[in-house]
Amino acid sequence: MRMLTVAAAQMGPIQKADSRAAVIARMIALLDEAKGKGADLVVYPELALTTFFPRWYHEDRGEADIWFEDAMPGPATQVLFDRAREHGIAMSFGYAEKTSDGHHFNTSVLVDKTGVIVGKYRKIHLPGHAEYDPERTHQHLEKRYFEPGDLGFPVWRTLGGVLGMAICNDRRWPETYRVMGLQGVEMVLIGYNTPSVNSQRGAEGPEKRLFHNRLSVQAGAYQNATWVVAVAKAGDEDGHHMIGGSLIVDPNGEIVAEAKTEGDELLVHACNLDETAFGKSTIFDFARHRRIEHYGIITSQTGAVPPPEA
Ligand code: CDV
Repeated sequence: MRMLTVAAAQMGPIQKADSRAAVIARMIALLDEAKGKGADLVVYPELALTTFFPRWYHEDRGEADIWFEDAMPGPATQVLFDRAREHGIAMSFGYAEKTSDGHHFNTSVLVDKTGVIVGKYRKIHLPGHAEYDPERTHQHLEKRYFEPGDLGFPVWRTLGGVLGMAICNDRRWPETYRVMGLQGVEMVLIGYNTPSVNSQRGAEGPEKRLFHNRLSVQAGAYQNATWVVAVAKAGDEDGHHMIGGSLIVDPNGEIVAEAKTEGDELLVHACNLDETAFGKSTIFDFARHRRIEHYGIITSQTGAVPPPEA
């Protein structure tokens, strides 16, 4: 059996005024707890180092650079890398990345047990808008602050299995999982920040948001016979509430662990990566059952084009 004990490290709210050092101290506390519980891998949320800043409008785009890291590890995060290496624990977390040539991405990294970054993913499905939108109950300016990821959906052979990453809104898109599924992914790591209310539909509140979270993650796991670890940043950030509901889902699509709070909370599960084999060799044996001659529209077209009305 190929066992990988994973810890989903849900984080409670991070206020605008909280320092990187204070946040990283919380991440280290979760790492220490994970060590005590035998974890091989700790997964933190999207944009784990800061508040979910895309809700704040900076007219001058350059001012938003305060939320970005231009090195990873950098001066603030080195202690986290050091502690993970001392514990011999791998980790994955999200952060805002500014590259040396001035590009901005919503990024996550996968760090192995020796503290080496083995994988990097840049969020592809950026939600929201680029300009201030007075019609919304709150802003979601990811399209203002980030460029769409340019690395595709890679997977890595590490920790005894095949691992991939996705970020928040990506989890709602079947293409995300399928592209990794076609590379044999056995565990997908996902961080998210999901406002409890749809900014364009006030009636869509936390229950519906939690339902969509489970629905997307469970479907992605089942249809690709993979483990999925989905980790929230939750609770009230400066008056803006986000759902919790972090999940670990098995390759049957069943939830094996789910967060109960909206605070810093660790979910630990020993995942047998060999459990992915049954689905991958039967109903979702892609090589035998996929009919790519009928799928061309998926990569040749973005928007839906209904037939003309009679
Ligand atoms: N951070 C996100 O990508 N949030 C989106 C919201 C805007 C719907 C999400 O998919 O949860």
